[in-house]
Amino acid sequence: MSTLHMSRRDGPAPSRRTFVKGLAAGGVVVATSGLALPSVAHGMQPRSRLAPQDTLRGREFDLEIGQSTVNFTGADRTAITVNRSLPAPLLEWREGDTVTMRVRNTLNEDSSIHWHGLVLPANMDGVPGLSFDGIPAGGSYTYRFPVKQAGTYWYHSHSGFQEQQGLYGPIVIHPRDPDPVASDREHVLLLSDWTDESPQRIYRKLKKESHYYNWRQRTVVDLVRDVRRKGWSETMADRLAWGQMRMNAADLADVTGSTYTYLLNGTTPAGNWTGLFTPGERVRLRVINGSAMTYFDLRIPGLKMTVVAADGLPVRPVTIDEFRIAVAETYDVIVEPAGQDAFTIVAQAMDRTGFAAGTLAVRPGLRAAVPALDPRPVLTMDDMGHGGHGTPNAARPPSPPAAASAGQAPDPHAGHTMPAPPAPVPDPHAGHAMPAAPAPAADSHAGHVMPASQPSVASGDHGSHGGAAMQAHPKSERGNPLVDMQTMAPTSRFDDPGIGLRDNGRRVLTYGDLRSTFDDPDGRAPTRTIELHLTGHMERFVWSFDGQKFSDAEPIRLTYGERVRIVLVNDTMMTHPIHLHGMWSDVEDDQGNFMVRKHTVDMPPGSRRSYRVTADALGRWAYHCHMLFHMETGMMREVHVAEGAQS
Ligand SMILES: [Cu+2]
Repeated sequence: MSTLHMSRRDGPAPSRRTFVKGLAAGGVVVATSGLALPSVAHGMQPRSRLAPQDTLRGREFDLEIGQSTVNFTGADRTAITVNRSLPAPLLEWREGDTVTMRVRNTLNEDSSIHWHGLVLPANMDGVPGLSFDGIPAGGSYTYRFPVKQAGTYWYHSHSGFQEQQGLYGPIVIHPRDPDPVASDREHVLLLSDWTDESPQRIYRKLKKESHYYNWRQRTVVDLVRDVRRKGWSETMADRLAWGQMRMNAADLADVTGSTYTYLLNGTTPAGNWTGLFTPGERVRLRVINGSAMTYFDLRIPGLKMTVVAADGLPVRPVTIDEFRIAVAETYDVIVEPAGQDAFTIVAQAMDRTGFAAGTLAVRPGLRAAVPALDPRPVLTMDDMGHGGHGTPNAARPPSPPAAASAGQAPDPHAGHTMPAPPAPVPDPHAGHAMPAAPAPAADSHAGHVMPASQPSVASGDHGSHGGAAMQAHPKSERGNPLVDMQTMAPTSRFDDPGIGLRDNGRRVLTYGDLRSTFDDPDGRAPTRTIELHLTGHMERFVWSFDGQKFSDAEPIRLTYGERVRIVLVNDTMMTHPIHLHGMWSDVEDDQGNFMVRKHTVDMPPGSRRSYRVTADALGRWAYHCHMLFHMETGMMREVHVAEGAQS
């Protein structure tokens, strides 16, 4: 029987600034381990004032939501915790059991717990306003449901910003049958982003100035502003030095390491969370991204990782050096550490403004070198939609002489900037004839009409499922003050490791590598397609589907038992992890075949991805971007599953 080991948060956390300074000074980590740093020097209380990380096993659980004092930076702060633990206790369940969680809320505000990725009755899902009324201040709620799956999951608050304040924890469900993944030992690695600021304050700052947390002068926001004012081609002509702008991925994170301290199992890099191994063992790492806003790129220098599960469910093993984990995703990997006493687990924030780190070691107290942060990746034209975005509020960009045919089209995966002056205008229409009149958008899966989508910028010629074709856009995006960008020719990007990970000399996992070990669990072809566009306005910091905020949108209505195809198109320059509650998302490959079953589907900029959903769960379900501040501004819908035909 393998053993689980979670973080034990003993020892103080030196300040992040101290740590970063130490890194900058010598490219190596601070000289002493976190455990050895005197807490008095930082004026900190020892970590023991917060209870050590618990593991709770069995069928019945008593969870108490409350406040605890934490200290990750040198300053005491109040976190929202479960059983006085951050992260919340690891819950170990067994597939086939019925579990009961008696949750008491001792806060003076409403709270909730959502069991992320779990298939369960709607009134157990924990989303206030949809599943139930929330758990009132001083009140309780009893969750009880049968566990119908196995694997690595997590739970978190679905109330306000409580998730950002610490209310998240891991779930491990052991299979009823022998585990298909053999291992000698396992560790949970829960990544998260902590801020000493109140999330409400961050939110206000984002609304006021959306690039507050970016340090660049010329941000994407500036670009969008110019494009809206002057049109795409004039903006590009003005910005002769597109290649010199060096827009980088820091511009692609709303909230960065300037406020965040990145945690591994509730521990700062200097605190050095350590997972033990014995050389020769197969060690299973259950990696969970419990961040509010941060994507991580995780690797363990010196070790290959074999990915064996995604979002809890088994995938065909694929051996890699590094993987990107979107907010709310989980990945299980197998490593076989040997030949060294210690290996560093490093998870860089996607924007390279910081990282979480810990150690795999043969005994406590060891460290290996911590690699320097990768350079900040440069944003390419391709990252903005495979050769350009349109602006729904500006005149349609003119089609200059075919830039693409002049060999200036960006390589879709090479990560190159556009050539320096004069910057050619990416032709969004290259190679595609504009129909004289808008034609109905053809479903990329032949034989279906997309009822929701009306072309507004371009239409027709929807080619192969994953190929670059002109993208139609819903009418509701047109002239919409909440929409500042549209992608012109999105693709699945299944083979793209993503911004900052291309050509880095390491074998990086892509979505295209993910294949469930099982066949399409439903097997029926979808009977209809629902296309939804991920939209936003960066300056206003509003995010939505189809330009409609949650508060203004009608529910998506599904008939119980039906099989539908959801097509997502990312019309923004941000990446969005889209999570459907209560039902699985069966991601399709570029040929429309079942690829991998997930609960959270990452949508990088310029991407178009589709998945099938079996509406096998009655009730009202949340469907949203898992970037907490994106969800909060409106990138969310209700999915309502009911019997019989719905209007
Ligand atoms: Cu989002």
